[in-house]
Amino acid sequence: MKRLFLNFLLVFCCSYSQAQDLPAFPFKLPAKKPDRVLSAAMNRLYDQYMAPTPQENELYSQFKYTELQGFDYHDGDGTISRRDPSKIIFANGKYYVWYTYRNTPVPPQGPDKANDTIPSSDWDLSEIWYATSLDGFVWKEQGVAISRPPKPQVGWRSVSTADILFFEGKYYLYYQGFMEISGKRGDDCPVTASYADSPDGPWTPCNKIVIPNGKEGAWDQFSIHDPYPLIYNGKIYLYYKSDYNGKPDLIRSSGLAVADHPLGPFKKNPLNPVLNSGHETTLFPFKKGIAAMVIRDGQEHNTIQYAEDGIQFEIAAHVSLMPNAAGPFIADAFDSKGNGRGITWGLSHFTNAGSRGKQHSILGRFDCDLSLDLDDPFMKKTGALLSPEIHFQNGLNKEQMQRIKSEKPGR
Ligand code: AAL
Repeated sequence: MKRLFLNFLLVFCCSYSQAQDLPAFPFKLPAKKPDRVLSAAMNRLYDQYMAPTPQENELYSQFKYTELQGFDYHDGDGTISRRDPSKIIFANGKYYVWYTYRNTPVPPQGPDKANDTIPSSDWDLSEIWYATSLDGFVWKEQGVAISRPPKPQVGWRSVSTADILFFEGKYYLYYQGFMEISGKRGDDCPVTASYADSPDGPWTPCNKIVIPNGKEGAWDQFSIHDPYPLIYNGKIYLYYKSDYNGKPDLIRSSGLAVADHPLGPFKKNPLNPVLNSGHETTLFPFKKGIAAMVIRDGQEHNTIQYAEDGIQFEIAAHVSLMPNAAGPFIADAFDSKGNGRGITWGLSHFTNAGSRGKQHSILGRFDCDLSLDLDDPFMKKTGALLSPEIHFQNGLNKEQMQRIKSEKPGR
């Protein structure tokens, strides 16, 4: 024990005296990691990120938002909702997006009041609709892509949260197929798919579960959400999210399932979950690997992560005001050839659009610079300021205020 302590003292004293002799860290930030002893923070600055400043970090960006034109929300009374946009593709000279569309007599009423026409949640009793646009700002709603099939087929209760794949001349839509009212136990469902020769359909349901829930006791035993396919190394890499750990401390993480053919069989990666945080899935080919936007939930929310093999993700940037459920336009989603170029815009959703009792979601556009082909210095600034009103809106609740006021001053 005494020897151990003496050894520790020796190492500590040596590195301390070494550090004492070090010249000061230079005023001009070295572009490359300097060959000298560094603090943990400065080591990380050079080792963890693609560049030591956010301005040069290709995976750092601000997010700017624009309202969309072309969608009607029935005066925001909560009966119409659009949410969870897919990634955006360009086909037939226009942009295409798919999304969850709910048009119900009343806004969501919770699982206990739900019935054949009353929705439990914002994505209950929904269909998958699509819209097209020439510029990404003005959209023309085209109508239904996938309607609910008859009971007992997968998705009879609701079809939601779609994403698109183009593979060998055919289009594939993957989506959540609810066979029970969402919220009864949890938000439980598997993933199914439909295919078509054109993005305008008609869509043929494959009538089967494509990504099944995990076995009893597995992290993804109850829900497979947000299916998100990309082509990577010639295979279909489908990322998905699951809720686990049980209420009230629900954890959301993402897993990966890989297949040679769009309708499977999909093999789940044994290391799943491959992202420990986040909510809806948003990923894109980047350089040789895959980048992921990790939003809202978990220890690592508000980060952009990168995995050169699409599996072992590391934090590449810390960001703020991220788009929720982002569906980016990814020109090379299915054809990146190990040279992913990144993204500059997409659609996302705002789930708190309606006032109390009028709950619904709306779609909006986000812009960013997470692209190797764009260099927009406005997107690379840090510290986006929000108005005082927004901060005060995020105020203490009654309980917290009471607790604080009942505390003895000075303690
Ligand atoms: C989301 C997604 C999935 C969930 C619900 C609708 O935004 O993660 O789609 O099931 O909420």
